[in-house]
This record gives sequence, structure tokens and C-alpha cells, in this order.
Amino acid sequence: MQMTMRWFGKAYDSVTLAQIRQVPGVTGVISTLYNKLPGEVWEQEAIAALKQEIEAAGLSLAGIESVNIHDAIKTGAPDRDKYIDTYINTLERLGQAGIHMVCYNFMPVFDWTRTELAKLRPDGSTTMAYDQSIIDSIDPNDMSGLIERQSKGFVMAGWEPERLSRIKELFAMYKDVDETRLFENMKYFIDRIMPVCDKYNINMAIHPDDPSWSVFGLPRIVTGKEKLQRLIGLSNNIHHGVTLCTGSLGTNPQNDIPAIIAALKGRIHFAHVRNLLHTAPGKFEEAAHLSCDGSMDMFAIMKALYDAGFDGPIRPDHGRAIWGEVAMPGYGLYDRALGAAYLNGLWEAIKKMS
Ligand code: DNO
Repeated sequence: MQMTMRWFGKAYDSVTLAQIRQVPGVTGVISTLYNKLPGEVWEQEAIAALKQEIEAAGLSLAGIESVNIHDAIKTGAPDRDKYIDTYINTLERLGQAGIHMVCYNFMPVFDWTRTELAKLRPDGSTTMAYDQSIIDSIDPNDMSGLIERQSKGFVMAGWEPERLSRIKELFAMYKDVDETRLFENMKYFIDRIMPVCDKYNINMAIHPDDPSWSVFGLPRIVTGKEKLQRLIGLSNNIHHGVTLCTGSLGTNPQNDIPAIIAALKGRIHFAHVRNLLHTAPGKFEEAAHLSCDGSMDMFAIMKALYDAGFDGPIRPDHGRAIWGEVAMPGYGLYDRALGAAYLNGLWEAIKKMS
């Protein structure tokens, strides 16, 4: 595995590449062209500039998170082929630039969802939290406002104001899309992009839905073992794989993550590993990465990845805000650096004992 950290680019991130370079054991970053909306073309020059900037800092560009999917593709709209062609074009350019892993998601309307971005914890840190009863009591039109008000001025990944200003239109697009249709539309997309992935050896890593159940009545299909197996079954092509995100799958305490890892062996192309604490049904907060701080057994998760022969990029995920750092919620330097060191420690121990 290659330990990495997510970096949003110097125009958006409070963390610098120079800081990431000093986190022991971190050799790469996962980045994106953060200003690109779904459906936009990625210029070759912009991709090359991103890569050069990262390499000049002594790190590698280990993959892209995300190249986002236009809603026309997810809903199977009549103009989806136009957007798939653009997507293929972007993959081609990424492949030509030597990038071999692309993370994306197939969540309708909203990407990951939280109700609180700075919940105070007993140790004085703040963290992101979710409460289903809040989601049940608010109008989905108010959701982006709720996130924006708490984001400390940072643009939150997946919560682009340009796209969400059209929320009514977006909801209307999904009116007739149920789980079956979403699976069909995903298969259509996968079948069309696999040839370019073969040509450039690009691993596509779909991100699970977060939380792993339907929100605001929208269908969600990347939620647990059975659905992930069905999803992988959409194509035998090895380039069709997943991002194993423990924080997303772990929102449902019924999800046995080590068992999911074993079931997806060979198809996990990217891993997001973090812990969270369940406080009541449908209610959780993001913990520090250590097992002792949350509800998950992080050793068992890392061991399952090791046993499955995982060799892709991995990254610590959302961190708490600690030591007074002001950063994009979930993406400060300090707690993620602690997370990376911890995950590297677990990995070293597992490796030496195996
Ligand atoms: C949030 C992230 C997601 C993820 C996308 C992948 O912090 O985990 O926004 O990057 O769902 O496309």
C-alpha cells in the first residue's frame, strides 16, 4: 500500500504540500482539479501542472479524488452519452499523464452528508457528526445552506454551491430513478468507460454512499456487502473496483467491514480508513482514527486489507479539528497526520507478525 493524504490544491486547502511531505510515511497525495464541475472537460495543461506541482514538493500524485459524474449519467438522461464522452476524454488525459486511480461516486444529488461540522467533543476537539432526526426534520433545499454556514468559508468537497443552487431541478431529475435504474445506469457508464481504463491501466474506485442508507428519499446503492458485490458483478473487468471507505460503510453498524474487504478482494483500488463513534441509532460522530476512540476495530480492518493483498493508495480520512487549527472541516493537517502515523504503525506490526 502507499500511504497518502488528500490535498485540494493551494487555492482551496489550508494545508501545504511541504507540510504533507513531513508526515512520516506519507509519500503521495490524492488530489483533483477542485474547480471542475461534473461534466466539464479537464485540460491536459491543468493536469500536468497539478502533477508537476506535487512532484516538485517531493510527493507523487497517487490518484484523483474525484472526477465527478454528471447527473445526466446517474439518471440515464437522453444526453448522457455526451457527458460520458467528456468523462472518457478526461480519463484519457489522466492516463496519458500517468495517473492510474480515479475515485468517483454515484450518489444522487448529495455527496456525503453530515448535520454538524464542528461538534464539540469532551477533549475540546471538534468533529463532524450526523443525526438522522435532523435530516428528517429539514427541507432538502436547506441542506446546502446548513453545510455552507458551518464550513468556515471553505468549499466543501461534493457541496459545490454552483451545482446545489439548482437543487429543485436536481431532485426533479431523479423523480423516476429507483435503485434498479441506478444500477442499470451505472452498468451503462462502466461498460462505456472500461475500454479507456484498459488502454491506460486506470483503476476506477467507486466511493460508498455516506451515510450508507437513503437520505431525503433518494436511492442509494453503494451501501453494504450485498450491494457492493452486485455492483462489482456489473463488470468482470478488474479496473472496475471500489474505494473501501470505512467511515462511510461504518455508518451502518450492521456492516462487517473486514468481511466486506474479504468479499471484495482484488477489487479494492483505494482505501479511506477512519473511525467513528455511534452514539444512538442513526446518530454518530467522527472519532480520532484509533480503535479506542470510536466504534470500529481498526486493527481488524487493516489486517483484512493486508490479508486481501491490498496494494493501492490508502489515506487517513476526516480528522477532528485539534490544537486550534483552522482548516476545512474534516481536512486539517494535525489529526489526519496522527491518523496516518497510526495506520502506518498498524500496518508495520501486521506485516512483521505475518
Ligand atoms: C468526503 C469524501 C467524499 C468523496 C466522494 C468521492 O469527505 O469522502 O466527498 O470524496 O464521495 O467521489
